[in-house]
Amino acid sequence: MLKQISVAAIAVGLMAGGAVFAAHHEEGEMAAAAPTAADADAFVERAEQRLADLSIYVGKAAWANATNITIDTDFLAARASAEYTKAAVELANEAAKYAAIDGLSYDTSRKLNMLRQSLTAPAPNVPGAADELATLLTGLNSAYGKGKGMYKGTETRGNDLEALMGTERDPAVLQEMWTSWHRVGTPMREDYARFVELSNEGARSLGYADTGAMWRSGYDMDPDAYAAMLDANWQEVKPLYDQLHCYTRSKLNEAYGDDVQPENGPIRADLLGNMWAQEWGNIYDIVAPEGAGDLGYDLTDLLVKADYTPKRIVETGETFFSSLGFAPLPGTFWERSQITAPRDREVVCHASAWNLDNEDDVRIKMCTKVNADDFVTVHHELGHNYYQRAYKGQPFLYKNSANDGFHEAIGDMIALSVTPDYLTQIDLLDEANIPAADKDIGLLLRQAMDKVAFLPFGLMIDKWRWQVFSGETTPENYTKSWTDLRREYQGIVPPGGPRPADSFDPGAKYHVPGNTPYTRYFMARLLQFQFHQAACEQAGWQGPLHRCSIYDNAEVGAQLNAMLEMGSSRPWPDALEAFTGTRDMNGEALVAYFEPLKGWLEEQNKGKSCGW
Ligand code: X8Z
Ligand code: ZN
Repeated sequence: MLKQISVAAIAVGLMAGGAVFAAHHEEGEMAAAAPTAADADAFVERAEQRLADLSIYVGKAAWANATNITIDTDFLAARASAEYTKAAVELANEAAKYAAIDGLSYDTSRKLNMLRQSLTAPAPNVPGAADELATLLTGLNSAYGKGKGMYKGTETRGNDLEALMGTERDPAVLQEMWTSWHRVGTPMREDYARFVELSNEGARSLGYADTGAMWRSGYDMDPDAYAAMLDANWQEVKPLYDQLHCYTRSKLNEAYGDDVQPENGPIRADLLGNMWAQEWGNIYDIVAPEGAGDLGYDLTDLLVKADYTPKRIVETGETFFSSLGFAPLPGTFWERSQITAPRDREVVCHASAWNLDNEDDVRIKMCTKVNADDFVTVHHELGHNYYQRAYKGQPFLYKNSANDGFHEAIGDMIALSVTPDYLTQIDLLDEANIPAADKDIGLLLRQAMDKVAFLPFGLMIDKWRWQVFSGETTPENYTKSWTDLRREYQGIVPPGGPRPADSFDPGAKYHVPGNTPYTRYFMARLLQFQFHQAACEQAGWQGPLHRCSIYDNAEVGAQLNAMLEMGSSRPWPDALEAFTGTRDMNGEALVAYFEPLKGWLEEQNKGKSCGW
């Protein structure tokens, strides 16, 4: 599992625990005289060893659980997670004691800091708390995994509903799917509220104001400056989003009529081709401009016509990375990954990438379907695996990405190289069907429907969670605040009017019951364009960015690997600079990529009253 997720949900071998405690006890006595920088080095080394051992144990329990949800695997996963949390909390407290010592080495000081804020769900240091917290989170995660909704009156798995949201066009059926799926959250609300209480107590005992403040402190910068940076980034790209929203709304109005989608105001959330309205590419057929809109191909159609299987999609992703010079995936990847949904048991279908031994035991867990969304998601997940493998030589605490946004950006950056030319190179698209330059607007619009549409969603999830953790939003207002933020940031509203009083809509989005911080995906949306732009520059590409593919470019691959190998050993601006030459994370590359589309959208929207 990704470290940043697994550490959240993790646990400890008693032997390792005992050893660290005994050693510390001895040191504690010396420390009464004066703990030295050498004591701190020794502590960090032991802590890394202990957490590394535990991470394998907790990872395996979590994998067994996520790929086979039963009362017993829930129990085992929760146990392991509680053990990890207890150890990590103990080490975080101890780390704080060493942090003030003079003369600490760069690495020891950096690692002490990491030890302080590595948990996504810290537990209070009192008997029973870590177990209660772990049981709550395991229960929430499994409840999501087992969730079902309705499609035309038939009970349907969440994963199947997700795909159907992309293809169904009957607004009554869309509303049925959306509404029934959101009921998955309802029974989670109380447990979620209790989880918030417990993890906040844990965060406070580690010196943070609340869990949200702790999350914001993991970015090599002042936590408030981090939040401000994200807001500033959003302001850079918001004008583009506003134009896309305006244009999409008017196309939906044309397609469905005033009763379903009025010309003004927010967009109905279930009409955008995705359960959470987070990516809109699936309704490209509805928004495609005349003439320039016919791209001559649709990736889902190409995959289906070429008889692609889920496994073949994964192989195709692997081949891309191989073309950049990365070693092929190990045999164990193919033996141990879950590539498609098992028929006979409950699993967490939400895609993830894992490393089960902190070395080469990398795997993906997906319920892959043969469509364009999962084609991108496979590359996304493989990006995690190749990153994990690239930094496997680092010490345990540096076996992570430069910041969590980097982890989410690598595979997506590769998928930006899935251009018409590339599809021709892998024999999916006939050369005769490569869209000419007059189709550029269509290509950009198709991409913007996924990439630009996501931006406000990527930001609002943790806006919501930060308010929940700070107490500004109380359990009675969980759904109201969620709906308000969705309206404010995305300009969307739930179908069917006000939400039921007992609803908990956030619970119907994986990362809330899964407790995965979400600003990483917002950052990744910007970073992947920064990486793509830099990669294309390294490749000497002259044309428009959306036609650039780095497929088969081993020099670019080597430069990418140099950044990935760094793991989290240096502050993230160093890693960003290593690959892109800049230390700033910002929206410039994304804006540059979509520049021609922005002017075109403004033209289309002339005379309309945009906004909501
Ligand atoms: O959760 C994911 C990945 C797993 S790390 C599939 N993503 C976010 C989401 O689905 O909400 C990728 C894009 C955003
Ligand atoms: Zn991911």
